[in-house]
Amino acid sequence: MGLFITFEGIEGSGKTTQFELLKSYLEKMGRSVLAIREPGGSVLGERIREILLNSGGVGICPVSELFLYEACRAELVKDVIGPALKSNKTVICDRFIDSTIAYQGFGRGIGIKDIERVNNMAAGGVAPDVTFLLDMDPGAGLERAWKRINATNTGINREDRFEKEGLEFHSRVREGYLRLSMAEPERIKVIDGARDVRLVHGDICAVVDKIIR
Ligand code: T5A
Repeated sequence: MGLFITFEGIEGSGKTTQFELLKSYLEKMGRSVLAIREPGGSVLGERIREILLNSGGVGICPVSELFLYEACRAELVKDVIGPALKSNKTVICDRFIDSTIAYQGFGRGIGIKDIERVNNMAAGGVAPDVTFLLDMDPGAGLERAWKRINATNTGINREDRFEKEGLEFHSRVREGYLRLSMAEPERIKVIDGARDVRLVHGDICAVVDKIIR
């Protein structure tokens, strides 16, 4: 089986930046890498992503939101992640099951046990070997996220449904992530995401090097 690495954290914590840097780092080492994101990463998943991140003003209740994320995940694991791991690839995923516990559980208030059950159903037993949790103050993360959105996402397709949630929501999400990391310290490595991009990347590479060796 290959190696499965996930990135987690609040909005703007630098996941996508670090995910891309790690992808290049691993490719330079000669590893075969599959880099994907949630929600998305499959044909159906990318279509559901559009609804989830910009519903065009249509309300989505927390339970519907949960099942839309799980539908994306079920497709992604079955068609993309599972086969890649079986063929010994290194899979890097920008968000996975922990996002659902943090956002739909701690953020929206759905029971954690219920989420764990549907997470397991969608992921079909596939679990990350290591998860990097980029941690930082939610206010500072949102500031970064809005800057990126305003610079790159224009027009009606702005992916900003979660950024529009208040600071209290994002503080609960962060708290959820930190609790998850305390429950699974071996898998979830907490990295201070407020620092310089290169320092954060260095910490991530150090962990990955140890695992690969
Ligand atoms: N979601 C997802 C759920 O609710 N449940 C689920 O089960 C799943 C899977 C996904 C949304 O869906 C939710 C969570 C999310 O709200 P998304 O667009 O993928 O949406 O959102 P994010 O992953 O949060 O994307 P962001 O871009 O907001 O955050 P990132 O990826 O953490 O940050 P990044 O790397 O894009 O950086 C943001 C900006 O900061 C700069 C970057 O250049 C960029 O401009 N930056 C730094 N600046 C200074 N110092 C650093 N160290 C920096 N690192 C990055």
